[in-house]
Amino acid sequence: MKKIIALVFVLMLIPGFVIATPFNNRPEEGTNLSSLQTLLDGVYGAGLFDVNIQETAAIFQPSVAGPTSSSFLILLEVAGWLDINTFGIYSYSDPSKMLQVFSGPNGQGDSAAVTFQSGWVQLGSDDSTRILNFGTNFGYYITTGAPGTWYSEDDKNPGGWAQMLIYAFPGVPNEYIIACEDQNRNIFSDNDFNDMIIKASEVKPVPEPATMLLLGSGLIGLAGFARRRFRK
Ligand SMILES: [Ca+2]
Ligand SMILES: [Ca+2]
Ligand SMILES: [Ca+2]
Repeated sequence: MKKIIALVFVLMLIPGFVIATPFNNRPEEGTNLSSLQTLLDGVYGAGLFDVNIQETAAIFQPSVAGPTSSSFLILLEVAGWLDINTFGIYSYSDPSKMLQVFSGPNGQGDSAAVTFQSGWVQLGSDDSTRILNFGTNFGYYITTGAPGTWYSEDDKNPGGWAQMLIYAFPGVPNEYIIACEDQNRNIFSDNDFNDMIIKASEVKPVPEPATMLLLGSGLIGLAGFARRRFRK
């Protein structure tokens, strides 16, 4: 127990601890989201999504444990590079492991399933795409005509800029909208985040660091309780 409490305190004292966790500061500043709002209103009806209410989670996992699949749909692409931009997922434990889900020629209405099993991933039943030791925690990436590769973790992008905004689907568990900006925001961008809009299903965020801190304070509380009991 003492070791766990000590570990929690040490983690809380490390300035980089919060920064190093896979969570983004939201809502993101400097965006130009009126077009994204109009597009989502057009697909789902006015008022369902508020583009200013953005998820802080950057890393996700399948919503079901064990052998399972998550699915992805291209809702819209409003971009000059719509035939070039690709979308995929990367391993949180080893970001060099990337599974492309959509290629440039894929477009609006295309969907794909990602299979998770025993630590590996692949597209649907296509064994030739299998990536071993991928794990189940993943982030999202796009490769773009900028050129460049941008990630759902802001820290991995040039200048630490957000290149993806993520929205929980109101009233539908385990569904998220991923709105991507394909231009390099550290150099020049129109910041419209409508360049590739993906709907992800059967996914959920990895737990918030706040949960870990709460768990930590819970442990500390328990330790205090135990100490008081021993004194009696
Ligand atoms: Ca495309
Ligand atoms: Ca854009
Ligand atoms: Ca655009």
